[in-house]
Amino acid sequence: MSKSLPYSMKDVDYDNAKFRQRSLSKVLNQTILTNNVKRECLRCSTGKFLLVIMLFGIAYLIFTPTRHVSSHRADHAIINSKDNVTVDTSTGLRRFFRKPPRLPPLLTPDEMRTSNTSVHQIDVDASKWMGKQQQVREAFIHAWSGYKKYAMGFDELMPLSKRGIDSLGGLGATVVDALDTAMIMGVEDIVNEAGSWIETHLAEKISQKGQVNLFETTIRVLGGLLSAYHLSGGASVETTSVGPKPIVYLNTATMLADKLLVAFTSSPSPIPFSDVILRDNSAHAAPDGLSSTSEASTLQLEFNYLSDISGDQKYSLEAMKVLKHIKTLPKVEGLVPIYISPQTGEFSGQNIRLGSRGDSYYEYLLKVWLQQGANQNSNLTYLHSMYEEAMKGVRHLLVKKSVPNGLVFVGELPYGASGSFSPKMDHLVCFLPGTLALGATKGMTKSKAMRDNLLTFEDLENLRLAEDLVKTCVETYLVTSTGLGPEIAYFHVEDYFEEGYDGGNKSSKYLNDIIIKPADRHNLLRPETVESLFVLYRITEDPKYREWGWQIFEAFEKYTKVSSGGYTSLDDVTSVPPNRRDKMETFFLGETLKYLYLLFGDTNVVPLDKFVFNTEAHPIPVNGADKRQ
Ligand code: DMJ
Repeated sequence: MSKSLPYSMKDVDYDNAKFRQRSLSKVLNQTILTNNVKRECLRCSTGKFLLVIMLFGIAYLIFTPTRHVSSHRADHAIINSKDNVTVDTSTGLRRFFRKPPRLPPLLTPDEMRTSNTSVHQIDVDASKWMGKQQQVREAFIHAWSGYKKYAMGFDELMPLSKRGIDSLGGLGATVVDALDTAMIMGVEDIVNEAGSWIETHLAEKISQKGQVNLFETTIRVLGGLLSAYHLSGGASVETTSVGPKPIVYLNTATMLADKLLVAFTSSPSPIPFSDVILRDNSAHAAPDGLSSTSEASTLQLEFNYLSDISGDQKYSLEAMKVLKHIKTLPKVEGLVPIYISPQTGEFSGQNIRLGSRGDSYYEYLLKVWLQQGANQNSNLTYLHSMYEEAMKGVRHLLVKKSVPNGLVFVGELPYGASGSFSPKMDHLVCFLPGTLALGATKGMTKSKAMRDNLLTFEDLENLRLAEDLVKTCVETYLVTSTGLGPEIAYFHVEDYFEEGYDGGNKSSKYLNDIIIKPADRHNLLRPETVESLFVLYRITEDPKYREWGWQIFEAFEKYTKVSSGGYTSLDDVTSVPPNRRDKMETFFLGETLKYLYLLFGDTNVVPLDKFVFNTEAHPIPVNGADKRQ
């Protein structure tokens, strides 16, 4: 293992049976009383000395009267069923042979006070977070109200100019992206409005609209419909009373997927074309002839689930061809270039990063495997192996620490493994801590996974990296004057620093570690950091992740809320007041507010071991929960 690695074995404290505390009797059995050792012991004078000490110890236990740690405990030492207090007069000898009563431990008045306080504290905490969760719900209602007023049916709201814009092909992307968030939050009016709009308008738009991007349409629109199908009741007879019947969502999803399939079937390789012309049933490559690696490999959760619920395997078959094919391509320690050609099926260029065009390739390797129930024997284990190899590659080639304060970050290799390292990290990379944590415990809590001895060395390394990285993501927010993160941050390392590009918050410890260049200072209301906070909170149960999430939410409220309705992107997070950008991205409703809401709420809602979130935060049940037989 290379010395320069920040993630070396010595840093990891892990639970292994070998290092667990053993009981005194086991220790005695296995050491002093083992025959050979005993013989050796008695032969030497130290051994004899130890034996004498041991005999004294036993005699002390037998012949000394009972002593209690606290007088309160002594008073209540044995209380019989009639509430008579009996004094413990047993001699040491009787006590020595008596079995201890199986009573719950008694508490001192002090302990009782603290224990009551902690029960009380739990209640106070729960209601504190419930209150915050309600504020997120209010924010969602405010975002929707602006969209509904000025942009209903358009892809996105321009909240400052108070109009709509079709920036994603015109399928009403905000409606579909927001729908399952409204379902999870229980905002019935919005479920009704969004649901009726889908029922009335979406099918017509799907048949008549022109060019859409395969990836964006799959993760936002198809993903949103599929999740709405499940959350509104799916195939079960009991459906929610609000909004259209689940079959409406399924039929619309099927119609859309039938159109999108042409991107796969018309490509000369297993890599789909990036764009589809809906009304023509045709597809083509992007102008440079290339597809983004992340785009081609971030379709499978959705197409697999559609096959499960429709009973038609063609969706899954086409989408899975991509991953099966990528499996055969050469990689750099599991890492892949960010472009791939649908013409040849080969990667193009050497640029490796986990930011734009690379990110969700790694996310779906894990999640598609998890979708099948994280089965070690399934025919998808190759995805888990690819994921593990890639994460090892990340730790080896892309993870470094900043100067002077050692923030752990993930950089880029723009010229491949033999080229120089760039200490640049897109906000998009902040999905990674959540994915790493999810991959480590497969969605269960860390404490349960540790208790059941389920974590491998790799898992522990990944979990540790997840915790370090999410802190870095949060620090890119806290270092700015607005408390909101930039689109891209650079990190000060030994051979790279640029003066004068700090985030503006002079009280941040990391002012000199994080560099924010003028062109990278915008904030698009992106979800990745709060997404990882949500996953890390669910897995580690550490309340600091909620506290950080709340700070971020407050900054969104302060700087991005538009009083007439909606929230807006910003031009520059380092200056106050920040210039506003006039765009509310669909993922603010689909992802950012959903993850914040779930972060502050009951951990049983959308549990991570029963659902995988697609890359646009639409939950899909694992293991074909409502599969057609
Ligand atoms: C979303 O559309 C998805 O999360 C995607 O994977 C990356 N970009 C945006 C959010 O930032």
